[in-house]
Amino acid sequence: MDRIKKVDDEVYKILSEELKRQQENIILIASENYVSLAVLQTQGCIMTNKYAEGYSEERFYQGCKYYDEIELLAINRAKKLFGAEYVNVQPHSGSQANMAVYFAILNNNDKVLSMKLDHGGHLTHGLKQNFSGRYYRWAFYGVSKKTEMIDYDDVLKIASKFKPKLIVCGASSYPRIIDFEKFRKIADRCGALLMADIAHIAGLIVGGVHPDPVPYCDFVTTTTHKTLRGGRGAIIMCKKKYANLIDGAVFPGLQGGPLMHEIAARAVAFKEALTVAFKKYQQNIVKNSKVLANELLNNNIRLISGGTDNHLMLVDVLPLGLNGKKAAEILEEAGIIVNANQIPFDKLPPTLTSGIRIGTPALTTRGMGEKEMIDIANWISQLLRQPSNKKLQKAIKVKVNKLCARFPIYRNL
Ligand code: DSN
Repeated sequence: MDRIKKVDDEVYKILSEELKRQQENIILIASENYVSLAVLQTQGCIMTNKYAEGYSEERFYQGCKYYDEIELLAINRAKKLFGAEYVNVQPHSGSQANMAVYFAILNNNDKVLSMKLDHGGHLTHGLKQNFSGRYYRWAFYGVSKKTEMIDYDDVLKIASKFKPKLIVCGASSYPRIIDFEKFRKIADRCGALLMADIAHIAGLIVGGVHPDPVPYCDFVTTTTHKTLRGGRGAIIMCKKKYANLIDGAVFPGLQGGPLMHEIAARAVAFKEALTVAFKKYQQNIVKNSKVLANELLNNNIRLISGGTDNHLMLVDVLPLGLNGKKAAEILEEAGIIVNANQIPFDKLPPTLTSGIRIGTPALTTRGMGEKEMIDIANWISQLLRQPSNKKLQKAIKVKVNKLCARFPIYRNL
């Protein structure tokens, strides 16, 4: 960062502090990760200097030879990674990827079925205030009150009655396996198209530790920066017959110039994700998640659905006399970073919530394993049981700093 320091000391100072924050804290936000230095450097590459509106060999600007090469590389690697028939790598974000699928196949007021937000869904899956909730008519499925897992019979009942044009499966805070094959059967029974938003679990799918949606879904969207461990952005996968519709919805439908430096970084991340080491990394994420969850359960902490199958878990903090916001703030005092999250049937608003969401992708990238997960679960349990104990918060923060020092993130930035 020497050059940044020379040119802009203020930005340099902020970045240095943020680097320290990322190094010295235990990051348990389920949607965050640390990219490799190669991805980081590619994000700052010279491809930021050019417009490349359009697609390979159909650009609206001259001088795009190398941009075509990079984009094709990213596309071919993504195809190989997921076994997808067709991939568009241009969406700037997950929201835009979802929007592009909706714009490609739906008209205003068409009917869509998705998972309720407080049961694990996402803003772009029909929230009233989101573009999705404003343009289309939504019905929602959720988890069963008893098991806190998706009840596929109930999904079928709702789908048969509502007759949606599209069913959206996939979630941002669901700790269990999603059965895409069952969703396909439901979609076929009611004549709907099927889209999976796998933003959270894309890496797990590549690693073979979560079932694969690609054979069952017409469309699959994912961000690239969560378990997939690339830079921020998204891709859309689809059956070949939808390729033109999807491409047109992304450009010129929703976006102008693609962020080619980000697409270059996506290509690098996909190469990394094609390795055996990446598969092992995904297995370790799930292993760590299960160890952490079990240790929380040993401490009599209530987890939604009683545990986890994937990279995340949801803690119900109400029995501890807390709300999610307060719990997240207490943990942050000790250097443990989580986010407040609504839990199924939550009575508190999203600004307070009854839960916290905990995920293991970032710590697993740092190389932490079983022993560290057990320590962290015990620290979380102690902190949540003694919310006013400032001395405890300080003492655990010292332990957190020591632990983080043993697992450095970026050297020589
Ligand atoms: N905001 C993301 C998350 O934290 O899960 C989803 O897009």
